[in-house]
Amino acid sequence: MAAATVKVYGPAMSTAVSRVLACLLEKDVEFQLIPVNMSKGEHKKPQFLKIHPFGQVPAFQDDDVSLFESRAICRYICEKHGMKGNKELYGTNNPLAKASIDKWLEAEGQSFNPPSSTLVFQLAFAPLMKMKQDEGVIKQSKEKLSKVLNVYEKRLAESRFLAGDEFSLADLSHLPNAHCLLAAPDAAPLFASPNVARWWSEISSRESWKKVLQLQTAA
Ligand SMILES: N[C@@H](CCC(=O)N[C@@H](CS)C(=O)NCC(=O)O)C(=O)O
Repeated sequence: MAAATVKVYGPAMSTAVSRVLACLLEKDVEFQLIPVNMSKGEHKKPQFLKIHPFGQVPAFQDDDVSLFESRAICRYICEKHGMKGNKELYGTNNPLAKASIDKWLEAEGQSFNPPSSTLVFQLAFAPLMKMKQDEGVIKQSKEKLSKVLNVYEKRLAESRFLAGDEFSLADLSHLPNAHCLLAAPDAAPLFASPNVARWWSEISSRESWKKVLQLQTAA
């Protein structure tokens, strides 16, 4: 019997949802994107809380397995479908190569994501939601993100991608927040240093990411 198509719950516009979509597309895994109307609070309804107890998107289902947390979902997809699509995405059997990907994936989650997701909210989503922007928070987050990107600039001066010579899950995980910030005139200059700019140009040209952007505009 053919394996059931995996289900991703949430809007393609969500940064965390689009991380999972990019991973599925990179790994050539079929999926069904199931809309969740967040403005109507569908993600806080009891039925949804059964698959995501924190009431956030994305939620993910693979047969009778339910998962949440976009980076954990991406790791699961890569481990389960090691031989599909981009086989290098989460390394091979070399422990050091995998540790290098994990190191930069953690850097994304722990260092890049906190200031960048705050800026995404303040610069991209607050205006859409007619909410007042907090200039103090914006300034502080820009300073924090600038320090993180200085470290990236040094790393990317010596390495084509964050974890080494190959595009990996570590690079992919940066796509959603970086995309939103590069579209914001106020934040784009943070990504202008030579090697960060080269890296962004290369990772944002992946076919997988272009398809995610198409899914966002089609929604
Ligand atoms: N760390 C989580 C973050 C999930 C998250 O914050 N999702 C946002 C949309 S991008 C959300 O559901 N926000 C609504 C809420 O928190 O109530 C992940 O990576 O999956």
